[in-house]
Amino acid sequence: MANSLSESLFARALQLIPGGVNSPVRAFRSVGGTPFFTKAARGATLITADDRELIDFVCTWGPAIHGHNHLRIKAAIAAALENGTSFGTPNPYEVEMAELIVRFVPSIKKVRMCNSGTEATMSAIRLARGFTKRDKIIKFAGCYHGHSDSLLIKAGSGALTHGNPDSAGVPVGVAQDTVVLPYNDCAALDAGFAANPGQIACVILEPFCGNVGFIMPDAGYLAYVREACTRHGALLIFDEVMTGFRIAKGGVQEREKIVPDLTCLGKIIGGGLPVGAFGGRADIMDHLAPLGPVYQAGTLSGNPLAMAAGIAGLRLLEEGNPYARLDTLGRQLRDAVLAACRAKGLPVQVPQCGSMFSIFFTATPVRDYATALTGDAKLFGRFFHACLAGGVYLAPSAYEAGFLSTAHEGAAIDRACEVFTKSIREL
Ligand code: HOZ
Repeated sequence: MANSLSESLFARALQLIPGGVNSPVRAFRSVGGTPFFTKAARGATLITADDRELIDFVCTWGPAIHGHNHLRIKAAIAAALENGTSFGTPNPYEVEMAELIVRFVPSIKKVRMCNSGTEATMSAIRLARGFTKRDKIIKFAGCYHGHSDSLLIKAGSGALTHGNPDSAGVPVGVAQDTVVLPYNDCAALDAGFAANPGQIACVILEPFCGNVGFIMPDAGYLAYVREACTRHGALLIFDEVMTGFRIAKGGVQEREKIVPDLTCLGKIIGGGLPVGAFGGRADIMDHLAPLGPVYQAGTLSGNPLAMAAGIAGLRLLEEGNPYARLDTLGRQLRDAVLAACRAKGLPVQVPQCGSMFSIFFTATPVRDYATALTGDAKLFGRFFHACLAGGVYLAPSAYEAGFLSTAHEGAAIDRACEVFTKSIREL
């Protein structure tokens, strides 16, 4: 049988692009098979190079909360494009974006735009170190904060999926300044601070983890982390690259009523174009160049096309307030998976909040990296392929979150529930 277009594109890609992909999470290595190529995307649907239509629960790894190619976002990009693609000077969109972010996320008094979530977390950590004049940081096993050196230790996402949570190439001298602790463990946090007195610049975490699958904190955990940081003079950094504008308009911090010192953002604020941002207390942010001694920069930071797309996306969230609706859709999916697994006698955990969810095939409640690893990744791979055959695309990894968009309403969710149910029945 002739190769599909995706297979021949992948064969060509393998010759020139390491692993055939420009980001490891796109490879199918942990679930097996060949990744499909996408030639277009609309609403809740991806259209593959071979003209298959797939209901998409990856949503470009988070940004597409309004679905793909939303008309308002497209129009905003087109209007901005009329005036140019990049100026290398301040532009009016940046001011509007900053005003929107500060309005949506009240802990952010000042904000700096950059080009990716990786840049946001890397820069926030440098800023925390410069502000506190301390070197060490605390991160949590399974939390993934992009691919800068000091954060690629016990990392989640593709690093975990492909078996390299401690990436090669990170100097020992860098790694020793990163203290890694289990998430959801207050005693471990106390011990981490006690073992490094007066040395911890910041604690960085995904307040709801989205890169080791989706995991939520125990009641009171985030408040405990906040209080411990204050007590030890360390800054609290929330990485809300995934959860910002998604779990609530103001992110997890709004939902859980926690005020971090700094927040990292990305994904949704770019409306599907490359973007990142970090912001927080004004006295901390004013340590950034050109006001202060902490250097951070970017040729394309605040890019007018990305800003225009992001502004349109944020305005849609403000007008539509879709959060209750998204949660209803998320519950519908979760309940379908739970019911199908119950009928088959298959142990499963389906953490879900709003438009984020995960499916772990395990009897153990999943609350950290260690319990996430109890999930049956081989079984997940079979489930993934059964869903794909049925026209539903989940992230090709047992350790990634699923995302919903407002475009999933109605038929797409009903169809996905049917496919989940059938796939589980046939496992
Ligand atoms: N945080 C995303 C996946 N967990 C990033 C996507 C990527 O690495 O390409």
